[in-house]
Amino acid sequence: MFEPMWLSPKVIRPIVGTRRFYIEGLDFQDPVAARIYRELLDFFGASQAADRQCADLVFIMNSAALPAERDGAYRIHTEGDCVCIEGNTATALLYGLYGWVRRKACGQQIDDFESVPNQALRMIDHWDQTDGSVERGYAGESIFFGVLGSNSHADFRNFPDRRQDDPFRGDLARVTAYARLLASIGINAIALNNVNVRGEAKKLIVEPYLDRVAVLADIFGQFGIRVFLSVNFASPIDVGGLSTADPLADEVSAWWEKIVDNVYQRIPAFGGFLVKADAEGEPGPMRYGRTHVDGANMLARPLSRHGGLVIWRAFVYDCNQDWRDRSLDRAKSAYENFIGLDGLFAENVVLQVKFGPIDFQVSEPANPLIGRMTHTNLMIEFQITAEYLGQQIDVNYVLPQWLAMTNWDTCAPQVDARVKAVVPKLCLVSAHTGFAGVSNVGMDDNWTGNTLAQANLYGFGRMCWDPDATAGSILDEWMTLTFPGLRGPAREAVSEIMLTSNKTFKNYTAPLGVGFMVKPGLHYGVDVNGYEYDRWGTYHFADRDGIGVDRTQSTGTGFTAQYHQALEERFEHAETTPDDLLLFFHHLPYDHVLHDGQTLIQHIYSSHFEGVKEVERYITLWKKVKGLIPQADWENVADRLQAQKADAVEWRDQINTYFHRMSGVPDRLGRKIYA
Ligand code: GCW
Repeated sequence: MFEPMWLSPKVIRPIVGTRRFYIEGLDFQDPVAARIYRELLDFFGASQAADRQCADLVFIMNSAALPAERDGAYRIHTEGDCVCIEGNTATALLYGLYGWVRRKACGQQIDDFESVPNQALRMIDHWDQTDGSVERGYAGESIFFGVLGSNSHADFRNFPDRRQDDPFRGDLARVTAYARLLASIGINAIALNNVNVRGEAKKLIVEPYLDRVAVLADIFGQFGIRVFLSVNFASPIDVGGLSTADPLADEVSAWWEKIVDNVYQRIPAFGGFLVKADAEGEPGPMRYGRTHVDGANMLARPLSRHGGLVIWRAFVYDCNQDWRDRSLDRAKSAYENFIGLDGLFAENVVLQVKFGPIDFQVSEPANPLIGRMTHTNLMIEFQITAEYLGQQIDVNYVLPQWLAMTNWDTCAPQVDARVKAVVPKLCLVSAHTGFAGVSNVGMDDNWTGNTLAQANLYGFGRMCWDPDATAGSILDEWMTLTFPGLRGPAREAVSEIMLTSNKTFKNYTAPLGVGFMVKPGLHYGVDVNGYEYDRWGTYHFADRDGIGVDRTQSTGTGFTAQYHQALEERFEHAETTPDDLLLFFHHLPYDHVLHDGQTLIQHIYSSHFEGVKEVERYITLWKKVKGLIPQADWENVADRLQAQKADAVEWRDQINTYFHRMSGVPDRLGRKIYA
């Protein structure tokens, strides 16, 4: 049986259970208001006070005192022993409840403070599929879908009419626990199904599946989370039986209008559609000679009448590239496809942009669209599921990398041009901007495959909410809430592993910004040339003299020109490019000297030797933790650390041997390279 990760009753109940609460000004017809009440009574074990005077935990709905521009903001102050939580919506009060509990459990200041979410949309995207599998999922089957017989977790009581081919798992207790987890970290939107919408998933927008979606939407709605569905752009054909999906054809827009009206009749708080169009073989408006604007705005029209959004993905590139053609550069695609459309999208369209120009790699620069698109709502997409980052086998606490990205200075002509600041600022409607993260959750008992990967889900939510949070502060909270018994040297050991893990992973997989030396398709494990002569546009161009992708304007693909001038100048020259991104922007000889004085080839050798050493150190450190966290969690990580070591060793030896053979340069320190 699973236990909620960071709302463990063991931690929370001693704090809340002694309280008598009183709620003022809430309408209990509101499902979130009713949920606060149930949370306090059933989950936290508090009791209800007869009136405000005899309460020591008071919730007050008060719209006057808080900034109106951010939904969900709350204020907490104490009067003697009494804790007062104020907010201007029921959801804000729910956040206030979780926020107070978290602060109290973590020993943080609670006397008087206001908490305002940094990003408006704080969204989780599931790549769950109706057969129960999860694309790029590493924690078991989908918590939403699962065909009968394929798993032992299906719960029939909730859907007594469940047919043999009904894709909905029906484990509503799990969904409720999940909704609570997400609300506790401030998530307010969720897409239930994969952006690659195949097979039965196309029919989620119509009955009978829509009824099931409505059940899930009700649960999420109680926690202030709006449900979105990914839709296939060709649905008018595949679901509606029309002969075209041309966005400018009247019958197509009329069909979508009917679909949207019906969805809202069933789910009044429905969030909208998430669309991957004209990308990696998915259908889209370009098949009909139309633009992304034609496609997105056509869907946006009926949705706007109900307050719904179209989240349109910018992950559009040519996945049939000819590796021989050196004029092509996948990194340039998002910008080339979308910059000319700035200002043309409707107000309820949100362009979802991956944080980097390639694909969720461990070192990438920021996507140049961020800070350049000034009249379009943007949502920055992060990947919590660790597709390229060790697949929840290798430990990889990714907050240091993400926070570097949200703090990245786009150099847009703004007072504060960091990613997290320009996203809500440079747009049409700031309430329609934010961050999205691809979920790392599945039916595994610990939710995330590797128990330590929970911290990335927790951290994603905290990063969307709190602009001042650091990788260390987020980790501290997560450890306290998840492993309350962990103290002293053991706690320091976990900290040490986690805070260095992203760099360690980078050390043995991606020298200086080169990515994609992974096994094709799988994306785990080393294969230096796996993608080198393939159609996906991700190359390292290593030869006997050097390595890296020349993306400069003077001699390369010209990608650097997509950035604002200050960045363009920085990345145009190897001397001013940070070492971390050096080979992303430049093709350089093996004897090129880095900022730290090492040659490039020595850096490759050394970082790979160090990577393995670090993993060995983690194995030793992890022994200190034994007995201080639940045994199952300890073993879960201990086993994976062994697998990680094998992975790192393979990376080290193949990369070092490969570059030794290519360059002919021996390791200066004479370490073992299998020449
Ligand atoms: O990185 C690629 C993944 C695909 C994914 C795609 C996307 C959902 O390998 O599995 O498809 O990105 O983001 O659309």
